[in-house]
Amino acid sequence: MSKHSSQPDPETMPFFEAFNKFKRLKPLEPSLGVLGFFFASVCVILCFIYLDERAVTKGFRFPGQSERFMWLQSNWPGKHRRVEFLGEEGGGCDVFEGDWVWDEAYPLYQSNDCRFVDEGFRCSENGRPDLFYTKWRWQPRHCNLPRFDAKLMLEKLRNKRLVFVGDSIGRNQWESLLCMLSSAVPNEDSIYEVNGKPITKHKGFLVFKFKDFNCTVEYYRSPFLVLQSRPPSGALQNVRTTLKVDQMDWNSVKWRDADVLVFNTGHWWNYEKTVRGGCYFQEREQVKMEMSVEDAYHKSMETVVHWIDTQVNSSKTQVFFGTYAPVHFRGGDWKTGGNCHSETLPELGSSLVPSQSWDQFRVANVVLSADSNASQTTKIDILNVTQMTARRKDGHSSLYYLGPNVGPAPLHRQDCSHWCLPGVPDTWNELLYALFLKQQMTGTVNSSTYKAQV
Ligand SMILES: *[C@@H]1O[C@H](CO)[C@@H](O)[C@H](O)[C@H]1NC(C)=O
Ligand SMILES: *[C@@H]1O[C@H](CO)[C@@H](O)[C@H](O)[C@H]1NC(C)=O
Ligand SMILES: *[C@@H]1O[C@H](CO)[C@@H](O)[C@H](O)[C@H]1NC(C)=O
Ligand SMILES: *[C@@H]1O[C@H](CO)[C@@H](O)[C@H](O)[C@H]1NC(C)=O
Ligand SMILES: CC(=O)N[C@H]1CO[C@H](CO)[C@@H](O)[C@@H]1O
Repeated sequence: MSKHSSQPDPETMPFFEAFNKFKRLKPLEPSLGVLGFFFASVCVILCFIYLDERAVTKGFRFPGQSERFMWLQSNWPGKHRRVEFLGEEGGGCDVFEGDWVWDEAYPLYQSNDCRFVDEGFRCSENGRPDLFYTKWRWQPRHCNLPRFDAKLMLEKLRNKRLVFVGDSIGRNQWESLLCMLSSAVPNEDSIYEVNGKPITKHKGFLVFKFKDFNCTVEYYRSPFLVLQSRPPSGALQNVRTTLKVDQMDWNSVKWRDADVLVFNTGHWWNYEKTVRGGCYFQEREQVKMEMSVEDAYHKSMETVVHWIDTQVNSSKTQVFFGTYAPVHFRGGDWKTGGNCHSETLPELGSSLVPSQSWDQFRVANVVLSADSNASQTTKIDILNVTQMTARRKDGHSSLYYLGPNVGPAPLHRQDCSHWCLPGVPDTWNELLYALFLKQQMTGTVNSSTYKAQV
């Protein structure tokens, strides 16, 4: 933390700026009384703002929402009483509804203390000048999340496998969790990739073992979740590969027996990354030249959900599905000069784009909610991060993804899809942690209830 102490403290910065400006004024002689009054007023106002900000940083709310005096209200008994999510009353709380609040206790780790971060996510080390983006904590509206406790999580993961499957945004989250967990393990050598592969490997999969806990935290790259492979014989010449929308990725046999399974997909379900590159969709033996990307995504999600319902043992495996993490290119997309590099604050107002407006969210959501309606047996925990993440336009790698020796990228080549670490994916993992612990607790309670009845 102290490495970055040269950063201005945003809590006090406006105060000092205002004060310096005031000092630079050259007051006129005769109006000493007026000046005294003016000075006193300014002091009172500044003190008030200062107190307000302090109240805010203690975790009530950020003062962007025309709720500058929220801290007064919060002194009223009974107002804003939040239950503990892990407590008995916490069960009904929607942890995905809430606000980003400034919290000096963040971030949970520093990237230069963590070996498991891709260069592309090491924004501060790559020259990103502000650190504000590391200081936001997610505060659900109706309950409090447990503070992340790496030791406890590792203890709960003892002899278990936690598996991430998905695209590079899933990888982003997986690396974040490796950092969060390893911060509680003093012996570096006790964490290693079981096949000796480096973190820079981007194909296939990586399995990191925490030796003292005999647990593994794994990542399988599978941006579509379903199988992408060679087209059937007789397919048209421009069909280079096909996505089998009715068949899971071959690696799925390796995921099936995990204890915790975290899926994500979405960023590759577009024309650019499929049909344009000669990747068409296939159902059974037929290449469907006319199938739209959206249809293919829908059918593939049904395949994934059906696989979870039929192949995954829900008494053993807790399944999570992370919803789409929005991108924030402004004035273009990734290849036409879209940018996000001047964003230093989250969007704190409530003028939010509804999550339904992201196709990638909508399609997955329809399939997942149809499943939860139809099936009483499997429970897929939705990591409903779309809306909260949409507000974090400040959290992307932007220009700072090329490594410390290269320097910032050119302005027209920005990364407004991936996330700096530490940063937004840490919050997804805090939510994963909370839901994981909740399940562990209710799981234990219910199985003992069950035993008592037998
Ligand atoms: C996801 O969260 C948003 C608000 O944060 C809510 O409006 C939406 O209904 C949620 N969706 C699901 C599937 O839970
Ligand atoms: C380590 O964990 C694996 C499951 O991931 C289990 O099969 C194995 O028995 C465990 N080893 C020990 C020594 O407990
Ligand atoms: C499912 O998992 C539970 C708990 O690990 C185990 O007792 C049970 O035998 C498993 N069921 C099947 C069909 O493998
Ligand atoms: C699931 O059930 C809810 C409430 O019963 C309903 O509003 C929703 O439309 C259903 N979703 C689907 C996809 O059937
Ligand atoms: C997942 C599950 O079935 N949870 C239940 C465990 O038991 C408590 C109380 O008996 C229920 O309220 C939960 O719904």
